[in-house]
Formats: sequence, structure tokens, C-alpha cells
Amino acid sequence: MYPDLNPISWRSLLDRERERVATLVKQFRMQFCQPPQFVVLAPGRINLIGEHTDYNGYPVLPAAIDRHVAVAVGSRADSIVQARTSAPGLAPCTFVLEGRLQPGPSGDWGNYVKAAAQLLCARVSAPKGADILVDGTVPVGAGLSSSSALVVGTGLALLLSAGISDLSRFALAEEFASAEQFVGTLSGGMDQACCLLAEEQAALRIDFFPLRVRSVPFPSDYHIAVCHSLVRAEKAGAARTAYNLRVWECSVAARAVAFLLGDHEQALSIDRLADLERHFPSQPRASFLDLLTYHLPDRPMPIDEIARLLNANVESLMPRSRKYAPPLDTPLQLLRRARHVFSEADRVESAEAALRLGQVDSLHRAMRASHGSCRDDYEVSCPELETLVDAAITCGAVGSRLTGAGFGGSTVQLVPTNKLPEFFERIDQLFYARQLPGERNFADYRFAFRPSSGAKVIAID
Ligand code: NG1
Repeated sequence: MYPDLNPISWRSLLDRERERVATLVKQFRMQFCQPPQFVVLAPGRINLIGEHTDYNGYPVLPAAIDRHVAVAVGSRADSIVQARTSAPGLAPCTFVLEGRLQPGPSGDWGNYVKAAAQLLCARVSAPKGADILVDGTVPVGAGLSSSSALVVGTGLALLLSAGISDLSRFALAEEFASAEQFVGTLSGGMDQACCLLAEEQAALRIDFFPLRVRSVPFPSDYHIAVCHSLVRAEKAGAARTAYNLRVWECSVAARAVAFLLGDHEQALSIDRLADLERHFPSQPRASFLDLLTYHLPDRPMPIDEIARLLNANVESLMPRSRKYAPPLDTPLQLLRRARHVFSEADRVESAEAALRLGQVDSLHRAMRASHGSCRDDYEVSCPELETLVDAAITCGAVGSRLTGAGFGGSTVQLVPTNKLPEFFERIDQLFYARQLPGERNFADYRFAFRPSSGAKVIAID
């Protein structure tokens, strides 16, 4: 059972959370000349392992960080949403809750607020608007899912200020995941589920389609260290196109395997690699990859060339949803993408078992192999992440790997709690001092935490 979303008193917050809430309430009063009704604290996340598996229907193993997007909300009499943020350089976002919401320019932070507002529009026919103030401590572009924390935080704020109270964390996790695709990314459901369902002192094993979660206790003598590669991993422009392309490549790979298994009817209802296991339960996971390896060369090819090699027609290899699909002549790398996903799914199982048994060495091996596979088969690493991962290993970390979508962002690793000061001192010398000559304080780029709980709603009285 998960805690419901009934607002809690600010008195039950941790000291540092209470201070943040008090500051945000004060700022809200100054900006909107009235007190907010609620404040929502929505955490970011790291992912220990299970990268790019969620949208393929395979599990993930994230944990919520102790940094949040904080959202204060007050209701309005009209149907306007007015969202402001204390983040420097971001203009207020104002829109009317009417008809079908349209996204603004790509990368606009208001698109995440609109993505969230869709849930309110779906529930209420003529919804009232709200004043919203957002303040965040989840670093942006760090692979820590500040975007989903913003969607979940503003979404909960809007629903609560509209008086909707029968909210289930479970149902909302799935609804927010679909809603976030509004911004143009074919993302999976890991981030929103972790943001809503995470538990303190535990990682969260999440399975999808249907959504299921179970908590995995985190070793008491370790912290999770997060180090920023100094390359922003914002999913806009090229990184978004690269992410969506991988989703497409995996779908086409799933179609291709189903076709090769000879069931051309079935192939038409398969869009995710994990669907293969449900449709062909007698086939071992490894055999799917063997088929692709046997029939396709290890190089990117346009879909018509793939169809020719498989003796299929192009249409039968095209996934059902064409949302954000790449141009038809885009070269697709099926073999390597599928190899990453199938092997990563196996590694999630090993990592979960290792965590449960306290076998830090096995966890280390699984996380290191995951990083190698993200780099070589999924091709989502970059030189700075490689240097940082090597440095973290030299500094004694357990299992350094990129976390989140990749293309920059952060690495995640385990460090014994009593070795944290030494770890940070060494990584500062080995990575940050070299990357940022002239700078002396690197505390903004790395931090450590123990797993935190999912989103909290605080009533302001
Ligand atoms: P980030 O790191 O937040 O961009 C993305 C997706 C996840 C998952 C990971 C890769 C979003 C909101 N989230 O995370 O669903 O696919 O990449 O494992 O796009």
C-alpha cells in the first residue's frame, strides 16, 4: 500500500524541507498577494540500472534523490494558469485551460506545465485556473529527471487546487508518463513512477505494462554519489531526436524478431521488445537476439533495406504509433539497440539480487557492464562521461555509470558512507579541477544522498 496523496501538515516535514516550504510560501505571497493553498515537493531521481528499458517494457531500478521541484499553488476564479519560476531567465508561462492545449516552442519550460495541466482538463469540463510558483533544487540537464519532477509537481498542484482529492499515486504515475510525451519525447514511465512511488532508504524496482513496483532495501553503510559530467543533457533538439530514434529502432527490432519467428499476424501487434516474451513464451530471451544477429548485418540501415533482407514488406515492420517517427530513409541500428535492451534487462535482475543480498561486488559488475553497453550498443555516452566514470572508479566508487537518458548529464555510483569526504576530494582533483581550471569550489557539481521518499503534498494553513 502506498501513502495516499492527502495533504500533510508542514510540521511533519524534515527540517530542511520545512525551511524550503516556508521560503516558497513567502515568495508566493509576494508574487500573488495571497497565500498558497498547497505546496508539492516532487523529487528527482537517479537510476541505478535499467537504462532505456522502460519504454521497451523491461524493468528499471531507480531511487528518489533528496532534491525536489517545489510547487506552490493557489486557485483562481477564471480559467487562466499563471506559472512563474524563481529560476533565473525563465519568463512566466500563462495559458487558458480551454480546448486542446498546444505546446509552445520546443524547450519552453511552460510545455511541462501544460503537459501536466492535460490531466486536469481530462477530469473537469470547465476547470478553474491557478497561480503557480515553482522553485527547484533538482539540477536541470543533469539526467536527474527535473522535467518529470516538474510535471508531477505542477500536475498534483493543479489537481489539488481544483479540489480533486481521490488521487491514486499508482494511476497518476501512468497518467503523468503519457502526459509528458506532450513535450515531444517518447519517454517511458520510470521517472514519474519513481517520483510518486519511491520509498525512503530503498531503491524501487519498477515493471511496466502493467505498472508494478517493489522496494529494494539499500545497504545501510553506503551513499549514492552523483557527479555531473558538466555536459548538459537537456532533451531538446538533437538529444530528443536521438532519444526518439532509439525508441523507434527498438520497436522496429521487436517487429523484425516477430516476423522472423514466422508469425506475421502477431508481428503486427508487437511494438516493444518485451512484448516478444509474452507472445512467444516458449522462446528464451537470448534466441530473439540470435535471430537478429543471424539475419542482419551489424550496421545502420534504412527500413526498406531491412525489409528486403528479411523478405518482409516495409509496412509490416513499421510500429503502430508513428508519433515523432524519423524520416523513412533514416538508417536504423537494430542489432546493437536490441542487444543493449535484452542484456540490460538481465542486468536489472542481477543488480536487484545483489542489492538484496548485500553483494556489492556483483552490483559493481552489473553497473559497469551497463555503462559499457550504454556506450557501445546504445551509443548514449560522451567523452566527458567516459572520463568521469574512469575517474570515479579510480577514486574507489562502486559501479560508476551514466544515469538517465545519457547524451551528457551525471554518473551514479555507490560510495561507503565513511569514505565520502575522501571520494569527493579525489574526484575534485582528478576530474573537476582538470575540467574547470581556475575554479576551486566544485560542491555544485556533485553530491551524495540516501534514497528519499516520493512526492509530498503539504497543506498551508
Ligand atoms: P531522463 O534522464 O530524465 O531524460 C529518460 C526518460 C526515461 C528513460 C530514461 C532512460 C523522460 C522524461 N524520461 O530520462 O523514461 O527512458 O531516459 O533510461 O524522457
